Amino acid sequence: MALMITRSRILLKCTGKLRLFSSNAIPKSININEVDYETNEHWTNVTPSIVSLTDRSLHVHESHPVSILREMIEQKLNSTDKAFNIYNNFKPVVSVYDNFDSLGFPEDHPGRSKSDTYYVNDKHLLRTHTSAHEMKCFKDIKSDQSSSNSGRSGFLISADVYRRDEIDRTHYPAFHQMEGARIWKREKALNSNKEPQHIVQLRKDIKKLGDQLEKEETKLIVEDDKSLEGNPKQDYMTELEVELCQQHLKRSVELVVSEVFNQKITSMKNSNVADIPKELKVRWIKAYFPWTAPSWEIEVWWQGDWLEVCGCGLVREQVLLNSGFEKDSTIGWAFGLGLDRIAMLLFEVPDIRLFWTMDERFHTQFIKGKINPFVPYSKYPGTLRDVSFWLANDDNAIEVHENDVMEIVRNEGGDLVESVKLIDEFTSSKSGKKSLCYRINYQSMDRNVTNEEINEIQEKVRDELVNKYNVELR
Ligand code: FA5
Ligand code: MG
Repeated sequence: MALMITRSRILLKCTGKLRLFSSNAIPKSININEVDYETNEHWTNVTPSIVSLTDRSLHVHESHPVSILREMIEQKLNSTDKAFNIYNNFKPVVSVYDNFDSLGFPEDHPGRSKSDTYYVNDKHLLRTHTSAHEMKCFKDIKSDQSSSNSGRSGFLISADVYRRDEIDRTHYPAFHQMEGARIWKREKALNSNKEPQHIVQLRKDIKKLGDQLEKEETKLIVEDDKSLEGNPKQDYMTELEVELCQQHLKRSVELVVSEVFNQKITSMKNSNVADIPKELKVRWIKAYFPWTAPSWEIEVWWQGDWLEVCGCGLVREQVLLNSGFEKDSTIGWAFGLGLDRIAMLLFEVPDIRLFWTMDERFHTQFIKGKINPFVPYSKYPGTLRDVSFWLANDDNAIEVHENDVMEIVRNEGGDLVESVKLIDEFTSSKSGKKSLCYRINYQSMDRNVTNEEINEIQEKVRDELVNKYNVELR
């Protein structure tokens, strides 16, 4: 559904004082991308292992799968009318205002919580989505308009984004998104026989997209219940504007999906793969985002599963006003597309962590502009370790979120952690205490691990659970 509502599993109601950095006190300041940020005892929860990802910029490494995909999409969307300004160098630390407030996130939105988001301090965080830069880029369009430097009417922003999350093959605390947006300046009709200029323009723009979609070899089959029930339009837009803007948005996203998956199909044909899809199915689903209305998500049917690819909608007027546009002057749409999962599928990369590996055997396999399947260089065996513990239920209890457990494991084990799963959970009828057991699979992508090193990591994980959350190990 909507943004960042991950499983909010609070393992224990907080009865004691929250004490997040009890064992390893946080430093006074943290340096990220050459800027020093003062930390804040109550808010700082970024860890060294996360900070170390913030200067990788994988999405601009020419021969990295995420970058190859990004360029493919940029080229396609700019192929008709070059409407989009392109931004690929925004740094990951943004203000709480840009990430949440400017977009109208309510104060109690779960995405704001420390269990879902990496905070640098009370005012800064690692962006959780590329929408954090929408306002800045809308402002750029606005200032181009004002300087009558006709400029472009849209933008594409690609960047790394960060979320505290579970650990498995498709989840990593950092991934990549591309934000896209397009706007039209509204014009009042001069006489009632003639449609206003922006309506004429929208119709032309939609036609161009339709023509491009027609050219694709494997056509999209689109499932779209267009009713706006429970997904209302904004008052300031007319029904016709909503209809056309929505069509332009959906055809633009469909063009991206069509381009990407058709290229994949072509590459499969070239390498004589047996099961080549004969059709491409996508479906539009109603969604909710605080800064768009109405809103949707698109999913693509690929090898037996619906893959969630993108969230989008018509930009709320408040965001445009925040960006300096005059009231009633502008309409438009925005989307946010996840790049990693599509890249995994295009390049047949089985584990999202591989994108972050430093191993040359991964990176030398790909070249700019080309889709080819990843050839695994080896698979090293995994090593399982369980950790079971009782949660305190007395005055010493500390609130524990599942993501906190994940964070401890990730911090100690880094990329050796392949997955962490809750395998057992029960409450003792005698003591009323809750017991949890997590199974950790330690597995390197590049080498064999030794029992000694895993035992050492596991010991630290156990210690940290006790130090930070007062659990009683079993
Ligand atoms: C957003 O992040 C919104 N900012 C998208 C948006 C932009 C809506 C503009 C409206 C207007 P969401 O959390 O659903 O939405 O993420 C967008 C996409 O990012 C998803 O469709 C998915 O493809 C990808 N994504 C989300 N979480 C992950 C994850 N943990 N790992 C990999 N990809 C993810
Ligand atoms: Mg979503």
